[in-house]
Amino acid sequence: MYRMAAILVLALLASACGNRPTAAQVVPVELTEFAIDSPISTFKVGTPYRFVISNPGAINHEFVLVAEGQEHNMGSEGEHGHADPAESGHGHAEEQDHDMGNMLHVGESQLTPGATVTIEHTFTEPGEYEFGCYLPGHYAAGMHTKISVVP
Ligand SMILES: [Cu+2]
Repeated sequence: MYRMAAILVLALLASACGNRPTAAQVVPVELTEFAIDSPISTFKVGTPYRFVISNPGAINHEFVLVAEGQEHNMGSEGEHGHADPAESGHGHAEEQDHDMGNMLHVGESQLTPGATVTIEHTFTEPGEYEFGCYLPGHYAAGMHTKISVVP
């Protein structure tokens, strides 16, 4: 009997430490000068991910997740003399982060050199997305990484 009980306890312990389907998948993302490194570039809709975003670099960075084509208006000043209605609508949408199910933003005040920020995110829409750092000059210097989200 004791032996049975011991095996049962071990089995319970093992299952508690093993595959938990509800546990988020950890994705370590590194921000450096000037790149964004993610070990995963294809994500699945409905899977909870835990982004562990670290800045091992020497200067502040930020982490932004947006759908492709929804990037901040980087370097567009030279192309457009004045904002058109589509652009101002876009800017308005970006302020409403909480309504955008597939957008994330971690500001530079949280991603100082040596900092690590953990956020959980579950994609709801398949498509092409991008991680980016939009501090002045960083995106252009290479701080962006395309990712795909599949059904
Ligand atoms: Cu940066």
